[in-house]
Amino acid sequence: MAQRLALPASLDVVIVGAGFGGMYQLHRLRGLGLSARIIEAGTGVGGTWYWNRYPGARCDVESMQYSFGFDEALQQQWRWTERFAPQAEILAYANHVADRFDLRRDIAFETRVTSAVWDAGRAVWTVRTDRGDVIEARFCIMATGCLSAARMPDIPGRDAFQGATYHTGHWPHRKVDFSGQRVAVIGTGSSAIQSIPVIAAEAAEVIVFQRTPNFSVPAHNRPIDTEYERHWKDDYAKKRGEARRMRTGILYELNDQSALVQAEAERRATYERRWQTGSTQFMAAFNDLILHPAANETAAEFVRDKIRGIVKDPKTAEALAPKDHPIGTKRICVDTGYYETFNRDNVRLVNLKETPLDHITAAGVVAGGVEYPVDAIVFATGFDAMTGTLTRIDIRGEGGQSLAEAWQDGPVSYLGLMVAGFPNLFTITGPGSPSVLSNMIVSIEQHVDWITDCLGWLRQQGHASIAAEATAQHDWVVHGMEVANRTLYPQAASWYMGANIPGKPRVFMPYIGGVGVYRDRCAEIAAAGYTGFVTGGPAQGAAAAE
Ligand code: FAD
Ligand code: N01
Repeated sequence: MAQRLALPASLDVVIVGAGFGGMYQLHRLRGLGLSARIIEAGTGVGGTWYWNRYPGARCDVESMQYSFGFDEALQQQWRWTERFAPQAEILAYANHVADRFDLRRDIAFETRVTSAVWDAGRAVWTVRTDRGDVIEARFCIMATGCLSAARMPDIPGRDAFQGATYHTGHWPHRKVDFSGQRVAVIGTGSSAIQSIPVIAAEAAEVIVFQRTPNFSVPAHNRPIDTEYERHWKDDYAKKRGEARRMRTGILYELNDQSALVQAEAERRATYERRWQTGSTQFMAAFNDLILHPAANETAAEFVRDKIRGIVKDPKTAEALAPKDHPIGTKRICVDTGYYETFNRDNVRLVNLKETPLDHITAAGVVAGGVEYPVDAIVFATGFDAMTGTLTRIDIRGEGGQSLAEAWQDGPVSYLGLMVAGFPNLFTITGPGSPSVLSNMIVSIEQHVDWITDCLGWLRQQGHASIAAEATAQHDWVVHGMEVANRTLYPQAASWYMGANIPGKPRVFMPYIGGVGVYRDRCAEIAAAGYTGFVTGGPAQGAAAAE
């Protein structure tokens, strides 16, 4: 194994995380001439695509869009092979980006940041790692990911199980061979919905333990043909520009019409066409699906009918058909043959609503008093989303206050970029920004560009520090809640609301105002001299930039 990069004692910027966010941030900071290093817990780049190697893992935003747009040569030269690239190809792309922009020489792998403490007097962050590094940096940029703190549920007896256990978000770096095995899958979110059909094709038996069903629409994944590739590449920059104006940062067909104005047959035809197209654009069939309960119900019932039509056993079909939340208010899933998989002889569903999961034994999973013996358990149980990776680091800002304390009633931020009381600390796609409600690469690029411009401006103005003002943060949080409350999103017990983590405050975490609107707001604030931010005196930190 290559030797780990030695980290200097002082830097302009420490970036935490070498996913798409951290990599692009490093690239941009080099352009500013700032000294920067990435600290990354994994052994390689790619973040999400480094950790989530479970069978069937792939993106559900089309690869031509789920990719960097900042470099024309990169986007012209890279060739995706499938409409929705598999994990291995996205990881190869991340590695290509790292090599192409020579990023590795500034990344310390296999190193976890454990704490970051602000020294107000000197305007520096002291960053510590699990390898004993102590680094002073003027700025700390958290590119730690919204979905990178994998969550293992506290099911009694979990450690007693004698077979193999896996978490989808922390999958081994080798092929896991399930052939001949009896496999339990716990969870039915996106990760489970992608992996179950692939595991079922290999394993002797798959038992799916479902607490809450999710809505899923087909991917209709396919190889990319030259015509489609040309359609994008002929005017890539223009298309990327259009995508950045969309509410989700994804370019797809919109319909500025209510679901309630069409007659039943016409509406179903609209949904059918979207279903046949596949992917998350299903939710753009009408303009009020996330706003109006009756409109939403038409889409939800359409999908439930699809499930009833696909799954042969009526009881299983009904159990798979979600009724507890409006469609789209939990992240809609995109699958390849998920519902069809329940027609296989070797797959069965255990409905935990009827027979709750009791505990795990040495031999298997017990639900409703029945033991299901298995050889392996796959935990597809999700993440401590949006805040988990940040609160796992002991981050201390002004007055020694920890970020975990500042967020004890739910995350607060100004624009999802900075938190009041934590100067010179930026969060890429932090809570309070569109982040997980968007094409994440679009949102990552926008945040990185904004942060880079901000650091350039601070240098130009001779400021040592910048911090969000408490009042501006308050107003942003209130605005975010107001916009969220106009939608159906807060009705779902989703990870967007923190509802998947026992004890986590129920707050809608991302900003739902839309990518285009949000970008304009961020740009206006910067153009007006960073309104809502307060700056501090002349640079005097450890590695003050030129
Ligand atoms: P990440 O890729 O999560 O990278 C964060 C990195 O920070 C990780 O490598 C982690 O090891 C590191 N890190 C965290 N804490 C520390 C620490 N304390 N010390 C050192 N290192 C640390 N989004 C879409 O827009 N479209 C999709 O189709 C899509 N598909 C997805 C599929 C899956 C299975 C998952 C889980 C997520 C998906 N996402 C998708 C969201 C995805 O997370 C983002 O698109 C994007 O990859 C996030 O990049 P990032 O750099 O912000 O964070
Ligand atoms: O996680 P999840 P995920 N007993 O939180 C269940 C992105 N992503 O990894 O709903 C029994 O959605 C839990 O049940 P319930 C995407 O943004 C994208 O699947 O709490 N069950 C739920 O069913 C996605 O939204 C892709 O009742 C338990 C499941 O585990 C996000 O990542 C692919 C349990 C967790 O579902 C997270 O998806 C993969 C318990 N104790 C991920 N604890 C794409 O396709 C939890 N569950 C692009």
